[in-house]
Amino acid sequence: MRELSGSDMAMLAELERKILWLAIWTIHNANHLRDTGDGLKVGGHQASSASIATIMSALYLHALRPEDRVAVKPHASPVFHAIQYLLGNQTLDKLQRFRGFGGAQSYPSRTKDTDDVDFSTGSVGLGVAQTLFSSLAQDYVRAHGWGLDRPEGRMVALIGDAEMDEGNIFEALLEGWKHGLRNTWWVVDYNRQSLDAVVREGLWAKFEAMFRNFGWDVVVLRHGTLQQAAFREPGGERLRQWIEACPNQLYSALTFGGGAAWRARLRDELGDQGEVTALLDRRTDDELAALMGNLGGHDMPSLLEAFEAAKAHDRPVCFICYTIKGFGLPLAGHKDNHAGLMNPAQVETLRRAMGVRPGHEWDRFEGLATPPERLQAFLSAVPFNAQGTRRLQAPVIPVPDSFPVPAGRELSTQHGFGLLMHDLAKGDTPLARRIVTTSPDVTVSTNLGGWVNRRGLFAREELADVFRTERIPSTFHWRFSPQGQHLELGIAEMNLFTMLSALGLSHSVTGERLLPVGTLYDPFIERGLDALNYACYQDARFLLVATPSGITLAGEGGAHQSIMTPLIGMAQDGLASFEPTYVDELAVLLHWSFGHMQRSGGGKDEAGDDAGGSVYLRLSTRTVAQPVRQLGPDDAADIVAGSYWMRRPGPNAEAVIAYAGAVAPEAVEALGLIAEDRRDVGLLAVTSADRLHGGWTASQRAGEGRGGAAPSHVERLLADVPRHCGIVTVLDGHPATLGWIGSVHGHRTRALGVTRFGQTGTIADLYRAAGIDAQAIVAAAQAVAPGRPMRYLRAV
Ligand SMILES: Cc1ncc(C[n+]2csc(CCOP(=O)(O)OP(=O)(O)O)c2C)c(N)n1
Ligand SMILES: [Mg+2]
Repeated sequence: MRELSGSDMAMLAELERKILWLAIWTIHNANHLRDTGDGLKVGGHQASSASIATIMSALYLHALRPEDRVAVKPHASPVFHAIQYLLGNQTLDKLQRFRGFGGAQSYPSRTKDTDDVDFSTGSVGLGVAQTLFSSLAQDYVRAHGWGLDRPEGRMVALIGDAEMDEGNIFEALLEGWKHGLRNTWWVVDYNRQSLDAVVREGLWAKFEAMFRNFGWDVVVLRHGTLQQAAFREPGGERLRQWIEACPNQLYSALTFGGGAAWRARLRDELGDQGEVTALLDRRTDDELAALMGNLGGHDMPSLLEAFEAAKAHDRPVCFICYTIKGFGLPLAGHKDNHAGLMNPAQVETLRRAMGVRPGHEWDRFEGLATPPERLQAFLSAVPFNAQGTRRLQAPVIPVPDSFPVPAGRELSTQHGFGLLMHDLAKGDTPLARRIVTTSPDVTVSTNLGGWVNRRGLFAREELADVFRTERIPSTFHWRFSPQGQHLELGIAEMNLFTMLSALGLSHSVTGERLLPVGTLYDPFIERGLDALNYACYQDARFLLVATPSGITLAGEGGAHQSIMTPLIGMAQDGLASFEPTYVDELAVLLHWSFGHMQRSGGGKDEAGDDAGGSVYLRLSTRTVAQPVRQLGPDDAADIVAGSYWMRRPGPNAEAVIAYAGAVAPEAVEALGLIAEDRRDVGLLAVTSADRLHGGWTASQRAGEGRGGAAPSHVERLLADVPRHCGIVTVLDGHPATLGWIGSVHGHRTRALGVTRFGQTGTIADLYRAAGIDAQAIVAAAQAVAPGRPMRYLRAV
């Protein structure tokens, strides 16, 4: 690391002030110059930004290296953008449009911002855990011998102290410990304020103990150099004791009050104690305020020293940096400052204090004493920025032309998935080598056992399977090694999704592509949903295999039966969702998924998905008879587009049954029952309500007002279905998933599905109770396709 001379330190201090000014001005500009009255003012950016500006300046302008990756706490976004602006990576235009459409984002976004955001943040806690899992992903990549020509990066999270309330952080800590976490820094902006309040006394002692317990180094930066010097003066020790005993609320309130308030209070509390009184009296009010505000997190020398010391090893480090929310601003310390905004007069005062002339607010070096050439030279030499944009790319891993369909007359999709993965595991293809599987304690029960037997579990150090060495027969080999390709996680589903997020960004973060496949029980998607959403939001690429699903799980009961997940799959951006029935469909989809996960370059495909993205396969444990057929390329394309005719309706069709997933046998049975009383009945297999709907909406949008667009897949499929024909849709999930199909061409539709919690029972019991059995389908067909009574409809 470059040495900093005295003049460098002076420049760093100047630039730090400039960063704070630019951040404050950016927010002020967004709120006051373009006040739209639409809620733009809500935000809490100014006080949060001021709290962390010194820490971020120390990191970005000195301590970080190009290979390091950072998650910035959400409300520090203006500071991040200001730093990137100084470094030449952010445009003035985007800063001026901060919080506006197309402008710099309110919370750092990998996909929307253009200034090299490493990890998106916004939903607190998630970016923090992302750094931990990214470090594990980096270990995985390097243990496999990839990317060794690049320096190892450090994963850094800048955290608000109240962020630590989020449970996913603790779940991640546990997992990090199990996997021997390294190269991770969490820097806590310990301003003892959250959004509403001042944080509880003594909380950090608990956190500190916990971090140490998990094998982290904890570095507490409590007092800055000014305070440390004062403590060495006569009476200084007494002052230190007072500061350390001062409750958070009071410290905040006195900070807000300023130098005179400090003096009055300190005199009051410390009494006339000679030495300490003299210590206070030697300082003006302003100097006293500066002294009391000189906490570790606002003290550049302390920060630089702490970061430098931590660079000497790769242990995970938690830095607890004492700060004051709103430091250096009139909002400093006030408990209501989170949503507080400086009024124009206050900004004007700050502008003058910063030496910024009106009209020169955006000038990079305005008001700084050091000549611009020297400041520019300093910035040009900043290590973090030395290699320009730091986002990496990785070549596409070739995917074979197709996957062979596993043999078996009766199979479930879950079983088929296991067989397909096992088949992949057997071949030493580039694809198989880059796949990494992970599961939250449901590896075997989601049928990944065959894959894991072949490819092994990952750990940085060998660990034998004791059952095997003790010669106790077991179906599964639980052998850990650095070559293993399965990451076994504890049950916490948040960790699964954050891990997928980290593995799924490896191409961009480490320059080495991984193809992550995660499995879990479908209902527990809801447990990790925010992390799943987060992973998609930042365009991580992974395959999610969720099984078992729905009430089809029968005997396990309502707590394990998913209902709403098909709607999650439809609504989740960045995630193409499928629910196949047959294993040949699954083979097509799995094959397509490995391509889709790797595609990039903008644009949408016909189903309205971005050219590439992640994939969610909702699978089932229900064994169904497999069709005897050979799928051709057109069939495969239909399966990927979301639907095909299992039985094409005749020209005079009166009823169509559209089904998805495990209820196919009921749909087929109902078709037979209806066929005697309604003409030309059709059977539509829906493999992806998500893609079908997405394609339809995209085509509508493209066509509206422009004389129509090419019809979408579902429009083409239903084009020849007579208008008087009724449609019954059915799936083991929420009926709204398919109910929209009637709107495509205006067919009368009855949507069957599950709307109430399930319970234990047989599949037949539960389908009957939920109204998705063959009889329910017949009854619905009777309702939407009126005619003579269906003879096979039983009276209930
Ligand atoms: C999951 C989630 N819940 C709530 C919020 C709203 N929120 C944003 S910041 C914040 C608390 C800020 O406190 P802290 O983390 O200490 O940050 P500071 O501004 O003090 O640095 C809250 C509740 C959020 N962004 N994400
Ligand atoms: Mg805080």
